[in-house]
Amino acid sequence: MIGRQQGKGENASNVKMSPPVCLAIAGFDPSGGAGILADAGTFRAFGCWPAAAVTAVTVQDTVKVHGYLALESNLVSAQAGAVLKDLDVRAIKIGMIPSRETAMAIAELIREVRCASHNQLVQVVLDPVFLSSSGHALAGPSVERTIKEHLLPLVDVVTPNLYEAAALSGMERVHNEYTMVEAGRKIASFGCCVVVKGGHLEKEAKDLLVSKDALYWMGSDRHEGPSPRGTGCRHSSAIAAGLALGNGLEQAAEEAHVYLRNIIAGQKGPKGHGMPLLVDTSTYKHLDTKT
Ligand code: PXL
Repeated sequence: MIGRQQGKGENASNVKMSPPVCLAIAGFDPSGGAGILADAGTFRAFGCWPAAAVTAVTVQDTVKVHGYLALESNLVSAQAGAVLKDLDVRAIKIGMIPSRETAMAIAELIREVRCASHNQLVQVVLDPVFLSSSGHALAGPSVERTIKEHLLPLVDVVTPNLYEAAALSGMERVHNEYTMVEAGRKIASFGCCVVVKGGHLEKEAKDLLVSKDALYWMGSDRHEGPSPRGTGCRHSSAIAAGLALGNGLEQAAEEAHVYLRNIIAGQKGPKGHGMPLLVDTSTYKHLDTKT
């Protein structure tokens, strides 16, 4: 059974004082720009404890993805299951799903988590990763179908960008506020809340939260310049961390939006030969932010 048993000598107060555990089920990017390293950094920035189950090992740098190896789905389940049995996981963030088998294994894992009495409050956030930021396919069409049919009805929140929103809603194009609302509603009809990320809109970087009966817009000016790596990973992880801390979805989504805006506008990370890397200044307090 998945679901942590109460340990000896443990009481409610010391559990409350420790950082809430967030589990990323996602791919590994050796450059640290995206994937579980970006997820872990974000969880930590929000005061959460990062745990991770690797779905795929990618070979990539800041320029491009050279390839990837999908781990066997039972190895993914075993990693996540070990953490879920042992630690009091409050939120799960799902990122790169390289195969249909892994998508099915994750669906089974979430069903088990939902059934286990100790884990009723685990929040699940899905970042539907279809393409890398450099344009490399990280999941095939069968994964897209499986996500729609088997994962959207199970997760609490899904966080598509405009391209992913078009793929999940079956719409030809999502490119403005009207089509964001239409796509968001269509995706929400699968049974989850949706944060449609408008980072690729022409003028503004507006995000839209679509829940059962409400629309909630989060707006900010678009930041000009080359798009940084790992924004999607960090955004969904920030929402997961907010939920793990016990915040409501509107607050978690709003704080994630502001977090992303700040790190995109702020100091950049180490320079490679390709896309900029994001730096989380709250975890690099010793750096002079003016240089
Ligand atoms: O940003 C999407 C993404 C997710 N997960 C991994 C990635 C990428 C983009 O490159 O490498 C592992």
